[in-house]
Amino acid sequence: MHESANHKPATKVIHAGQHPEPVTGAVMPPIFTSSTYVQESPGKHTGFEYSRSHNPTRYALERMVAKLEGSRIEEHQDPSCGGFAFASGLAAISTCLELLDAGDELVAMDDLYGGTNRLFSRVRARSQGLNIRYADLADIGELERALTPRTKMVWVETPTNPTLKLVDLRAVVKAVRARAPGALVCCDNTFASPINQRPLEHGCDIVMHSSTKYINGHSDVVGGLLVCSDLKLCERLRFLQNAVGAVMGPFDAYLTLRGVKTLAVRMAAHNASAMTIARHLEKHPGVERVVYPGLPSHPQHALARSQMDGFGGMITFFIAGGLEPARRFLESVRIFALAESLGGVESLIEHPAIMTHASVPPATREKLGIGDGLIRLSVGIEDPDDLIADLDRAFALAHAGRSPAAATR
Ligand code: P1T
Repeated sequence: MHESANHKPATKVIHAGQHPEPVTGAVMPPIFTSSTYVQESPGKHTGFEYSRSHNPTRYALERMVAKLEGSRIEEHQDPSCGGFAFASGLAAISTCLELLDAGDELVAMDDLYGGTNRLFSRVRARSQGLNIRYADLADIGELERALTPRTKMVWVETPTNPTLKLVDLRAVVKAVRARAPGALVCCDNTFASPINQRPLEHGCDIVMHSSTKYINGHSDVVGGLLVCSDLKLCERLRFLQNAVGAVMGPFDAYLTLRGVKTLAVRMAAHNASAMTIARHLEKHPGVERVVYPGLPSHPQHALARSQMDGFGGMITFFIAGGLEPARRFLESVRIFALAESLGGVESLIEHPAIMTHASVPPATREKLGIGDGLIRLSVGIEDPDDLIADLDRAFALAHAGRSPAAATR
């Protein structure tokens, strides 16, 4: 084992929770595709029985992310150190909700990824009878008013998707412990990545990732993760991962482990480029407002500085003029790909109201400020000068009212 809890993140992403494969000494874990493992005598086995329950390739990824998030569970206590990998981010959230009983109270951030909102409101409110209250958790007073002694889970996203609101995790944990002792605080850390923010360090109980995004980083795997640092909770999640069965497959676990090795260098590039681009957009006459946690103009910039080690690759901005310029802008970019998702090495651009957050009811979108002029950028690791030139060209076309077809003539 090369690992130490004291290593810096750039060392952890290479070594944490990893060891050579015991038979051959292979440095990278093989892709164990076998669905089952032979037993010497009924019930006498190597610790591996069936691949939904135990898979060495998946364990290697789970241990890595558990260690990156700062789980204190050691491998001799749990084979994946409190990390659990799933077939998608939503499968991870879905399994996490199985910690609750029918009819339990859940308090959730009002601004969430559209698919999370849909799973809560349109699936689990019906099938599990969850009593869900949405509140702006950036306002601790609102959280306190929403909590009751019967609240069993609090679901936080920070920064939020897509309006990049921040939630003070320490303040949330303190309020929950005081008003709803026993409630689990879960944080979707997808936008920050464990390089920029580690919610367990702030007292949260469970961290969730759509590993489709920064953790894998190459837009070629869909996956999800949960991490906890408490052994009792770990046992419950281990039971549920196996009992529900929405596990990540070994090929995806291998690819994601390969991707995560460069997480520290990728995040350094995402953080730096997004900062440069956010500053540029803030000065651009075609932009009404830029939202980026690293800008002093972000209303929670001080919290970003204290809670995060970097501000991430996601930028949200409002284009002057609303829907029509927004549409032309999105049609005009060349390097930024018009696509859902985020967190890959390539830059993506999208329109939340029409794309990722279309499943959020229009009245809620309006309340949250997810308007027609709102554009979301996932800044990749290309040269920021080229990205800025691409955006400037698209602004010129969008505001001249010209279609991209006309512009190429
Ligand atoms: O897509 P999936 O791996 O199932 O993860 C869902 C999810 C959960 N949490 C956050 C914060 C997310 O952003 C996502 C997925 N988001 C997108 C696809 C998107 O473009 O915003």
